Amino acid sequence: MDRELALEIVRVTEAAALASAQWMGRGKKNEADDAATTAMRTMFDSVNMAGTVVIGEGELDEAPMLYIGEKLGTGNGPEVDIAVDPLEGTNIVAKGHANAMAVIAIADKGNLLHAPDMYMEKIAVGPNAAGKISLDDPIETTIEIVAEANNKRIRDLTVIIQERDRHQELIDRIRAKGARVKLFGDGDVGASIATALQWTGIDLFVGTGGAPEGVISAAALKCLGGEMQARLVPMNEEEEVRCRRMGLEDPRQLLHMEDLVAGDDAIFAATGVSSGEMLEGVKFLGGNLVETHSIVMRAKTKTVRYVKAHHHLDHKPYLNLNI
Ligand code: VTB
Repeated sequence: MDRELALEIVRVTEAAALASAQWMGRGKKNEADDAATTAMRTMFDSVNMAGTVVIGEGELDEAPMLYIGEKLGTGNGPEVDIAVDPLEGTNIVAKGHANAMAVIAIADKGNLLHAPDMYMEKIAVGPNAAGKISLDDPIETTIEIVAEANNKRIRDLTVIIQERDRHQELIDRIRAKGARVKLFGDGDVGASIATALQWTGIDLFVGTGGAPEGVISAAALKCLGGEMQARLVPMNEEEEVRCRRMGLEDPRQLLHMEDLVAGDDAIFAATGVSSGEMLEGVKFLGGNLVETHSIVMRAKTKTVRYVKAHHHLDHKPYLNLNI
């Protein structure tokens, strides 16, 4: 994969963030998502690559753009797999909350998990605990392993988990074990990556969320030396059939890093829409000048770049929405 692609991809997440941020706080999640998707789609068209969306917004019948199987890029250049989440946290943007971002992961063709948009059970840790955990361990055992790896007392360990009824038993067990629980409303890409960024103080991510978000987070964790393990959670016969159609013989198999993001290379890019643990959000500075904050990283070289950019929306009319 060309290293130039990393900087091309960050332009795509910047565009999605710039467009969707204009819907911040307006109570309209679908409009915010559409704005991000359209901007991402438009920018992708100028990137020299032959990309295919392998996991993303849904299948052709349910998503008009950035659907699984859609071809992206000029068609010239490297053949790559793409995982997209144009707006990670549509509700966040609608409500004006923290931690929304536009995210993309790419890898050489065939290297990203090809799966439907459905629920996925996940566990994520940073570099110290990578290689030591298992999604199949009871949560109490995982807490002991991660505490030891991160050289912390269990009472100082922070487990981040999405605030949902489906997680209540897990939350109760984590608290009973003595660790601290940090609940978040939406956006499990940022939450799982936070485990690999020491300054966040977050040690462990657990819970069930979206499969595309899982693959995207796994690419980021590969760049940062962390680990994710996952298992798809088909909710009915139809979802199982969709998994098999995409080549997953056992839809409930335990997915390791190599199954989620194979090979030694991957590129991850994200641009903040609203400020969060990892990134600052889009800031309107007045006079059509807008600031974005992005992170772009590559697994092969482990380079992590923070890109702060100033955009003049006068010169980007396609991103200057008429709201
Ligand atoms: C998950 C999570 C995402 O939405 O998909 C969640 O992975 C949806 O969960 O990060 P519910 O069905 O319980 O609402 C996000 O939080 C945001 O897209």
